[in-house]
Amino acid sequence: ETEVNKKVRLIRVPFWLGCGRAGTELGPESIMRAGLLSQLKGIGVEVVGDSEVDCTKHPAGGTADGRIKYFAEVREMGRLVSEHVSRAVESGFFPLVLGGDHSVAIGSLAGLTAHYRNLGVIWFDAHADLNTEETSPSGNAHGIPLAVALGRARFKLTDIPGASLIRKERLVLVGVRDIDPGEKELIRSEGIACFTMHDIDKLGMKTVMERAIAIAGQGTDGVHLSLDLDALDPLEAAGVGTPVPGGVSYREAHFAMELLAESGLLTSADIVEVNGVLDYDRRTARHAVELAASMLGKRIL
Ligand code: NNH
Ligand code: MN
Ligand code: MN
Ligand code: MN
Repeated sequence: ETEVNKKVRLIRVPFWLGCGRAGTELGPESIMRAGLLSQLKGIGVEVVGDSEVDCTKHPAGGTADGRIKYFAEVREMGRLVSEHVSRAVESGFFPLVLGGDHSVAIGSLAGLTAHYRNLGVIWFDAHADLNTEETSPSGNAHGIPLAVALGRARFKLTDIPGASLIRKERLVLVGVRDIDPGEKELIRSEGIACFTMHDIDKLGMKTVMERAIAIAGQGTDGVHLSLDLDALDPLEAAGVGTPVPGGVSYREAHFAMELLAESGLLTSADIVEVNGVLDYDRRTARHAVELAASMLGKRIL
């Protein structure tokens, strides 16, 4: 059995401009305060360096194309995150990116594809994040990262130096229950693997994750997990900006992370959308810490 890389580099991205609502810029700090370092230390994970991405504090407020809010700032953040992630991979570390809203994944994927030429991606999320500048109903950049990464949006991952596109055959969505019309069309026309809540109810998390790992792991040189905390049911994880009822239970999410760790295939991860303002009881941040430990090999016994 292969083991996950136990040398982790934390990359903190205090960014909220991609979700149009303040609070996710507090995500990295609130995850740290929920005990991330001691949890990781407890399972023998070595945190080798901890860097913070300098995100624009005073948004210009302009948009590059008139559709996506704060687009110029999102693009600049993506470029910076990409550099941090790329350096971590070069040094042989497991990049663990703490968001921030989900637009930070544009940077993660850009930095990762500079090294992994055949990256598998598991997108754990209530949403599909496949909107383009044209189909986005909100203008929020956190709804577009996968269209960017697949090269289906006007802004493409390859617009960031060094990056290459991800391949739709090696992408899999898990936990989805809120899909916009343009996203539905893209999922169907491109044949993107998508395990909705319906599939999880029907097949169970074990089968869903086995299939997801098979898709993302087949012939790939790295597997990235992008964990949006809104995949969890808002009854258990209320601290997110776009809650959708009927989500994955904490226990199911935990089990999914354990199965990923057991696969030994995971090479990087994002933990995003923890909103420090809305997370009134800090439960979402604490769940984020537990899920991070599980994906990195924490076992009950
Ligand atoms: N699909 C919606 C949009 O594009 C909501 C996206 N919100 C998310 N995505 N939190 O994970 O605006
Ligand atoms: Mn998301
Ligand atoms: Mn989401
Ligand atoms: Mn929606």
